[in-house]
Order: sequence, then C-alpha cells, then structure tokens
Amino acid sequence: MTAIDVPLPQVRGRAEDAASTTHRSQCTLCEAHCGIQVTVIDGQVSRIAGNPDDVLSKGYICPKATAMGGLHHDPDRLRTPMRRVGDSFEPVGWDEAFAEIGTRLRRVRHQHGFRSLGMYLGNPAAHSSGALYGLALRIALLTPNFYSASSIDQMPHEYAAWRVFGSNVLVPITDIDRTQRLVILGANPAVSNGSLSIMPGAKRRIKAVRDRGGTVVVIDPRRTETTRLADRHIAVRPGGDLYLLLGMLHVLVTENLCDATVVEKLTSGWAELSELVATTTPEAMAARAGVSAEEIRALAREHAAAESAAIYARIGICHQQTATLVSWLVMVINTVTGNLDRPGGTMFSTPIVDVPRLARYIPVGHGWWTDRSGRYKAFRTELPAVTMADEMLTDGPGRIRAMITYAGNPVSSIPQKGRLDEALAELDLYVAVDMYITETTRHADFILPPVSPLEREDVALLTTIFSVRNNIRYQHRSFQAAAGALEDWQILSRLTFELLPTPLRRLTAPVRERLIAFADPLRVTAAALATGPYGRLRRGRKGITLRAVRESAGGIDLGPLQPRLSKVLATSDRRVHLAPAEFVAEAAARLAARTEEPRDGRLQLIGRRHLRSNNSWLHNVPTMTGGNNRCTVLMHPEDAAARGLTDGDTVRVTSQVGHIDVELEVSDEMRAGTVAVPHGWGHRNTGWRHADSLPGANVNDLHDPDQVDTFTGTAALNNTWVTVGAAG
Ligand SMILES: Nc1nc2c(c(=O)[nH]1)N[C@H]1C(S)=C(S)[C@@H](COP(=O)(O)OP(=O)(O)OC[C@H]3O[C@@H](n4cnc5c(=O)[nH]c(N)nc54)[C@H](O)[C@@H]3O)O[C@H]1N2
Ligand SMILES: Nc1nc2c(c(=O)[nH]1)N[C@H]1C(S)=C(S)[C@@H](COP(=O)(O)OP(=O)(O)OC[C@H]3O[C@@H](n4cnc5c(=O)[nH]c(N)nc54)[C@H](O)[C@@H]3O)O[C@H]1N2
Ligand code: SF4
Ligand SMILES: [Mo]
Repeated sequence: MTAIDVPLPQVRGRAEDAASTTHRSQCTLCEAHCGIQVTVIDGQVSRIAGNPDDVLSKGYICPKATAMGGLHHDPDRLRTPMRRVGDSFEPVGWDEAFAEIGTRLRRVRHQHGFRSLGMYLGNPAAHSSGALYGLALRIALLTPNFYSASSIDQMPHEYAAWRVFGSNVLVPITDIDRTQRLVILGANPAVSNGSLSIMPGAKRRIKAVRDRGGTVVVIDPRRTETTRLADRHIAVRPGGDLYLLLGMLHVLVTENLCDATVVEKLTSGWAELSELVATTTPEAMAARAGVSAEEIRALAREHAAAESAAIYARIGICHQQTATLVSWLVMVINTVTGNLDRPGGTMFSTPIVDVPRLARYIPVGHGWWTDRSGRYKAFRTELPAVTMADEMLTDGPGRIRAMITYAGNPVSSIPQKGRLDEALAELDLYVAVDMYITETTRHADFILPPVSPLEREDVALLTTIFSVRNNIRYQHRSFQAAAGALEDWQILSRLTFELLPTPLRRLTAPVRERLIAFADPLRVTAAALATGPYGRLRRGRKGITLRAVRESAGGIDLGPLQPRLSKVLATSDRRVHLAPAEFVAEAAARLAARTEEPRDGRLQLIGRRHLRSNNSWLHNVPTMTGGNNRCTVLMHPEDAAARGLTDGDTVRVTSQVGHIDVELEVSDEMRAGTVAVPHGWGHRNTGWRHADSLPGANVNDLHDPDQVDTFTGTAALNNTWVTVGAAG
C-alpha cells in the first residue's frame, strides 16, 4: 500500500448476493469522463449506470459507457505482451520484451542518430495520466519526430490561442451553464459531449440555455442532433466559416456594436482588425459563406445584444485550410463583444494544477525545427501527423527507422494515401503500446498492452483543465488487474528507462522498480494537488487532499469558471492580440483570391460522429455496432436524384487521391452539395474479429495529406471534393 491508499469505496453490495458489488468509477472513453457505477456479479460486468453524485456529469452517461464492460471482457483484447514472429505474434515476457526493445532502440539511435526515432501519441492517451509518462518518454527519445492526434484535431485552436492570448493552453472554455446565447460552430455536442469545453450531458445543458430564456444557434452543414435542440440552424458551406465570421465582424465594427471599454483596456490590434473587415460586408461574404447576408447581419447584432454570449467552435472548423483563421476570429468576436472572461461568455479554468496560470512559462517551441522537407514548423514540439509516412519512407539522413505509437491508430485516423501501412511495415523497429491488434499495430514488432480501463485507478488532469466547471474527480478500479499486468504509465516508464544513459539503465531491477513506483500517477497527482490552488500548501487545513477526492461520492466541485484573464494572459504586452500580423495577411490573401469552387458536379465531403462509435476503436464491441450499417455516405435527396442513386445503393466515392465503396443514405439533413462519411471504419486484417466483419471503408483514403490548415498542418478534411456514382 502506498501512503495515499485507502479502502476502495463500494457504493452498494446486495446483501442477498454476496458476489455482487458496485464500484464508483469513470467512463474514460471520451473527455467527458462521466461518473459511472459498475455492477460486477461473479467477475462479470452486469450493469453500468450513471453516477448521480458525479459533480460534472450528474448521472448522465451516453450509450458508449456500457462499452467499458465490453472492452474489459473482449476476448480479442491483448492481456500479455506480444512479439512478432514472421507474420504473426507470440506472447513474450515483459522483461524480455523491454530488454530486446531497449537493445534495438539504442542500436538504431547509435547507428542513425536521434532523428531516426519517432513517436505518435493517440487520442486515448489524453484520457488517463498515461499522457504525462508518454511525454516523459517523448523527452527521453530526444527526437524532433514527435506526432499526435492533436494535428488531426485541435491544433488550430491552440495555435490561435497562442497568437491571441500568448499560450497554446489558453483556449477559452465556453461557459455553457450560464450563457444566454450559445452559438455552436462546427460541433455536435449532443453526440460528442463537448471537447476542449468538456460538457457531459451536453443535451441537458443546451436545453437549459433555452429554458432560462436564452437562444441556441447551430452553424453546421448538416442538420445534426444538436440542431434539433436549437432555435436556429444555419447550414453554412463547409469551409465557409471564415467568410461568415468576417461578415459578422464587419457588422460589429461598422455598426459600433463592440464593447469599447474592453477593446481599449484589454486589447491591441483594433486598427488592423477594423481595416481588414472594412470591406467584408455580409453581402460580399454571403456567397462564399453559403449563408445569406441577412443571417450574417442578424448573427452579429444578436451576439452583441445578448446579455452574455459565446461562440463554441470545435472540430468542424479545425478540418479546414482556414482552420486557424476561423479559430482566431471566434476568439476575436467573443472578445470584442465583451464576452471574454465573463460569466456566460468564454473563460479560463482554475484547475488543480493551475496550467492556465503557468501558461506564460510553457514554451510552444514554434519553429524550433521543421520536418525534413522544410514545409512544416514544429509547434509545441510536434510536427503534423500527415508527414509521418514521408518521414519513414523518404530515404536520407534523419529518416525514421524506429517508431513508438501509444494509444493511437494513425493508419485509420490520418489521411496518408495508404502509405503509412507500407511505411510501418518497413521500419527496423516498431513498438505499439496498445491493447488491440489494429490496422496500425498489426505492423508492430512488439505490442505492449496496458490493463483495461476498468482496472485502472487514476485522476486524468486534462479533464480538470478543460471542463465547463472547475472540478476534480476520481476513477476507481472496478477490477484488480491480473498479477504482473502493467498500466500505461508503467510500460511507458520502462521504455523511458531503456533510453536513459548507461549508469541509470544498469540499475538493478528492484532499484529501477522502486524509482518507477515512486512516480506513481496518484502520488504525482497528490503532490500536484497539494501545491496547486486548492491544495494544503496554499489553503492549510481547508486544502483538498487526494484522499478527500478519492472518498467523495462523485468528485469535488470547485465552482463555476472565474474571471481571471489578468492572471493568465501570456502575451508579452499583457493584451489580447486581436490582429496577429500573419493572420491578417493570410485572411487578406484569402479574401483577394478567387474561390476555386469546382462546378463539375463534385460534392464537398465532411465527417460525422455517432453516439455509439468512438473514433476507430469501439467497433469490436457488438453492443456498439448493432442495427444499421453506420459507415454510409449521407447525401441530400436532390444530389442523389441528380445522380440517379437511391437509398441503400452501394456507391463509389472518389476523390483526387483515392476511392471507397460505401452504402448510400439519402437524407435532407445534409446541405445540398455536401456529403458526409464517418471516420474510423473499414477494419480488415486486424485482431478485432467482430469489427473486421462489419461493412464500411476508411474515409481517410479519400483525404489528401497535402491539403492542410495553413498554420498548423492539421489535415483539412472538409476541403475534400468528391464524385459519387454507382460502384463499378
Ligand atoms: N460519440 C462520439 N463522441 C465523441 C467522439 C466520437 O468519435 N464519437 N470523438 C471525440 C473526439 S476525439 C472529439 S475531437 C470530439 C469532437 O467533437 P465535435 O466537434 O462535436 O465533433 P463532430 O460530431 O464531428 O462535430 C463536428 C461538426 O462539424 C460539422 N462540420 C463539418 N464541416 C464543417 C464546416 O466546414 N463548418 C462548420 N461550421 N461545421 C462543419 C459536422 O457536420 C459536425 O456536425 O468528439 C469526441 N466525442
Ligand atoms: N476523417 C476523419 N479523421 C479523423 C477525424 C475526423 O473527424 N474525420 N477525427 C480525428 C480526431 S478528432 C481524433 S482525436 C483522431 C483519433 O485518432 P487516433 O488517436 O490515432 O486513433 P483512435 O481511433 O482514437 O485509436 C485509439 C487507439 O488507442 C487504443 N487504446 C484505447 N485506450 C487505450 C489506453 O488506455 N491505453 C493504450 N495504450 N491504448 C489505448 C485503441 O485500441 C486504439 O488502437 O482521429 C482523427 N481522424
Ligand atoms: S459521454 Fe459517453 S463515452 Fe464520453 S465519458 Fe460520458 S459515457 Fe463515456
Ligand atoms: Mo479528437
């Protein structure tokens, strides 16, 4: 037992059934981390319910929560480390695996230098404290070739936040629980439950805006599940957001609808901003936005008039060539209308580790290095994931020859023209920290599986930084892991050890194990809590301890978001930068360019998410995949009729870089001229026996890895044009 261990709370045990226990835990499948109650009978999960005492999710769970049981019991989930033998895998002991990986990693490093090592960190890494240990391993690798799912996700928001507020961690959070006007731009929280503004039970929260007399507007090319909860839906053209927002700003500036005091006291760049938007009238922007001038004007006026208002923008705007510009203008509109740093607007959290306050000391490392082609600059020490295949396949100094992936499935999740498949197979060494044989990890020399999420005890720090309300919650174990099983943080620590200088590496096993155990995530969290804003060192006896969190019924609520801009703002002049020069120049260039919208019957392809699916990796749980085929191409009836296609047809979707065959689903949910296909499907030749049997294809085969957001290299998936016709 460590010092912070206390008896595990079991909320209920039915007296008549001694073998039944219910454990309070958390669903860690997405950022929401909803509180759950896991009932276990005779070693089997028999029920997963919401925990009504959870201070953030308040009893809410989505249908995916029950997949936590399915994953735990999944016979295809790896429980022991695997080593490649020819075309298959055989079990191997942990010590033997680490020793051989260490020798081979060091050999590659010795022969080819640090640049020959690479690492990719996937999305679920951020849902446990494993991420911290992943970053430690990343440091030990000392390679510029570090990638993560962030560059197919939120990087544009981070880059914009860096330019506007001085730090990538200062992406403002939407104060959904207090706003009187919520404008949702390129997000579908009714399905996703929010991201970067973490809002479990988003539907309830959105309904509450209207119940208290507020308004909700959704701006999205598809009439989504969230749209059904809104007062208004505006079917913007995919990628039209930049022009929509420029049109809004024109109205705000020329009609004097901005908060002059805020602009004067808090910001710089007003003159440059005003100049940029002088000509962007709603009339001039309407066609490129795909939204009428009246709508654009009304959006601006209503935003300014609302008692409080927030534009919440998420992944729909990240997957564009103009993603960073859009994210910037969202921050600008929220600021100049007086909705930054005030309740009901967009705000910054006060998490248990005060990352926002430390922001100015966290370097973003922009341009510290580039990829080998020189096209992409490093940002927060990463390079864009779309370049990974090139860095492995293009010969020459610095070519990646050894790779570690942790909790990621880039062959499925990244556009890479199928080349990553080929590239991973050719590496000298590929190590995957993952519990499944996926389209990515099937190429590994070693697969190192962590325990199941239900066997983990943890506090995920990320969810404390980006929640719509300050809180700290605890993930209890529902099962004890098998003897000898390792958690992610232990696996990653062992890998880190293999890269350390010889004297440290040669420590005896017991000393090494004690050192690793000393850095237990719970101990690290306890220390971080003690020294943070709510901790004993600051608040004395009133401070919150990890023990108190652990013993709580559903975490500890730390109150609503607080105004704290002056404490966190990280720009050198302590002002909010409304008009970063490179953004103004790029926006002006975009405005000057003629739109090159194809007029040859091509359709614009976007993505979509489903309530029972989670990126690429939940499709092996049969209860998540029942009912209709999910991997369909959604198309407006007019577009289908024009092509002589009917619902249920198998159609071929073809882009400049590839084609896929999928089922057609006709629906007037779609904006005409736009089609949607979900990502993460098309499993073949993996260890997921059920998933492999399902229909579908990998939509990323259609996206061009060279088409990216200008500033961050984030894949611009929503700028892909396709033709759709009967499958040949
Ligand atoms: N059920 C479920 N929940 C999830 C996930 C999942 O896979 N399944 N994934 C999790 C992850 S990793 C993330 S990052 C979050 C993402 O959370 P969200 O951002 O809410 O994700 P999406 O549901 O993809 O919503 C994006 C919306 O943008 C719209 N859109 C597409 N192109 C454009 C455009 O050009 N402009 C505008 N304005 N809108 C556009 C799409 O139609 C879609 O409705 O969800 C998380 N939650
Ligand atoms: N076309 C298109 N592509 C997209 C998107 C889109 O909207 N459209 N969305 C993008 C987004 S937002 C994201 S976040 C990415 C996600 O992209 P990735 O992170 O690359 O892929 P995931 O599908 O999340 O795969 C997660 C992997 O982690 C493993 N895993 C799950 N839990 C754990 C754990 O606790 N420990 C370890 N070690 N492994 C674990 C799973 O088995 C799986 O192999 O996809 C992106 N790709
Ligand atoms: S929204 Fe669903 S998947 Fe996400 S944490 Fe909550 S229950 Fe799990
Ligand atoms: Mo994501």
